[in-house]
Amino acid sequence: MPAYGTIAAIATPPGTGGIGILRLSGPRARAIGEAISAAKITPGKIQFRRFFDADGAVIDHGLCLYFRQPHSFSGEDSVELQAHGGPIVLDMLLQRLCELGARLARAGEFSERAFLNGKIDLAQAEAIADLIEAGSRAATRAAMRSLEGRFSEQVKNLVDEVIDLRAYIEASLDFAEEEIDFLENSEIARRLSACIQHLQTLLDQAEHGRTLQEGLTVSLAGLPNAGKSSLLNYLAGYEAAIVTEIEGTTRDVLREHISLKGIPLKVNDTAGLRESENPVEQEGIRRAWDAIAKADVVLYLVDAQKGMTAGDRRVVERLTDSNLHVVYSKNDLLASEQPGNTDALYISTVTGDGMEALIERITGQAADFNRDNETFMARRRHVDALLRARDCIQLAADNFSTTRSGELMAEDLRGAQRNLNEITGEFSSDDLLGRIFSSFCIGK
Ligand SMILES: Nc1nc2c(ncn2[C@@H]2O[C@H](COP(=O)(O)OP(=O)(O)OP(=O)(O)O)[C@@H](O)[C@H]2O)c(=O)[nH]1
Ligand SMILES: [Mg+2]
Repeated sequence: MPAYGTIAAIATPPGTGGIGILRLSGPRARAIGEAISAAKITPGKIQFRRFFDADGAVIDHGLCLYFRQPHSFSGEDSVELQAHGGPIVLDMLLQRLCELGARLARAGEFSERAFLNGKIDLAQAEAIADLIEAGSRAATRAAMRSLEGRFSEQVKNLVDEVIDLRAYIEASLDFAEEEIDFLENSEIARRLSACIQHLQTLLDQAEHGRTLQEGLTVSLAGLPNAGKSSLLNYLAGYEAAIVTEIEGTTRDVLREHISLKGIPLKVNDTAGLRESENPVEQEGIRRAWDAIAKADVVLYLVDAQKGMTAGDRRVVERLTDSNLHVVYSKNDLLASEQPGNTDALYISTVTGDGMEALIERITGQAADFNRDNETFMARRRHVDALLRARDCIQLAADNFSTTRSGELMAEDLRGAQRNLNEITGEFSSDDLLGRIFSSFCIGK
C-alpha cells in the first residue's frame, strides 16, 4: 500500500460539537491549507484564519496549525484546521480541501503513513486504535504503555537475544574443531532456555493485555434447558436470546457485550450440549464447543431440580482445561434448601436469587483485570506471533538435543525472529498492514 498524495479527513466524531477538526497530510498539505485560508501559514504557530469556498465566501473561521515534516504525527507535512463542529460546515470544508487537491483519507491512513515513515511501529499504531476504543481505565493505561513503546521494546529485546544466540551458534559451528565441541556447549543450552523463559513471560503479559483489549470472554455451557439463555438475558437486561421450555432452543452462539462492575465482558450463550441427529443442532453444538474452548471463564449450568446428572459429568470431564464454574439454575424451583459449603453457585433468573454471588464470581475472575502494573495492550495477533516464535525456539532446543544440527537450529531461530518482527511490523506483508489499518477510524 504505497502512501501517496495529500489526504484529508474530518478527525472529530460525526455529529455536532463545539469544535470540529480536519486534518491534511502529504506534500501539498501546506499549499492546500494556505489556499483555503487565503493566507500564509507558518509552522509551530497557532493561527486564526477564515476558511473560504471556491467563490471566496467564508465557510467558517477557526484555527490553523501547520506541522512541517518530519515533525508531525504522520511524518509528512500536515495541517490541522479547527473549525466549528457542525456536520454540514465540516463537510463543506472537507469538500473544499478536496477541490484544492486533497483526496479523502482511508480509514487509518494517517497512522499508516506514520508507520511507513518510521514515526511509530506497528504495535504502537495498534495501541492508538486500542486507546481510542478502550473500554475501561485499565485498558486505557495498558494501551498508553504500548503506545509509549513498552511492548515493542520488550519484543525488540527478545529479537536481539535471538539474533545473538543465532550468531553464537553460527560462530560455534564455524570454529568447532569437531562436532562434539558444539554439542557440549552448555552455553547454548543455557541461552536457549533463557530465551524460552523470556518469551513465556512476555507471552503471559501479552495474554493479559489481550484480555484487556478484548474484554473477558465468558461462555455459558450446559445441557439443553439448563437455563443458559435465561441467564444471558438476565445479565444483558433484555431478551437477547429466545427462551422456551423446548430442549435445543439455542443453535447459534449469541454474543452480548455486557459490563459488570466496570469490567467489559463478552458473554456467549451456546447450544445445549447433547447427542443430536439434527444437522443444524450438530453444527450449533460444534460451535458451542468452539466458544467454550476460547472462553476465559466457562459457567456450566446445571438444572438444580435434576442435579448433576451422568450427562453433565460427561461434559464436565471434557472441560478440565477450562476455567470452569458450576452454576445451579432454577433455584426457585428447588423444594429443599440448597446444600451449603460447596463451591457451586445457586441462581434463579426468576427471583434474581444468587445473582450477586454469581457476578462477584465472574468479576473475581478478572481480579487482576484492573491491576495497575506493567501490563501493556496486546492483540490476538501479537499473542499468536509470540506463540509461533516460542514454537520455533522450542524446535531449536529440540534440534539441539536430537538432530544436533546447528544449521537447523539457526533456521529455527530465524523463524522465531521473523515471527517476533511481525509484531512491530519490521517484517509484514501489505496484506497484513491493509487488514490492520482498515479497522482504524477515519481521520486517525
Ligand atoms: N423457574 C425457573 N425457570 C427457569 C429459570 N431459568 C430458566 N428457566 C426455564 O427453563 C427453560 C429453559 O430455559 P433456557 O434459558 O431456554 O435454557 P437453555 O439452557 O438456553 O436451553 P437450550 O437453548 O435449549 O440449550 C425455560 O422454560 C425457562 O423459562 C429459573 O431460574 N427459574
Ligand atoms: Mg438457550
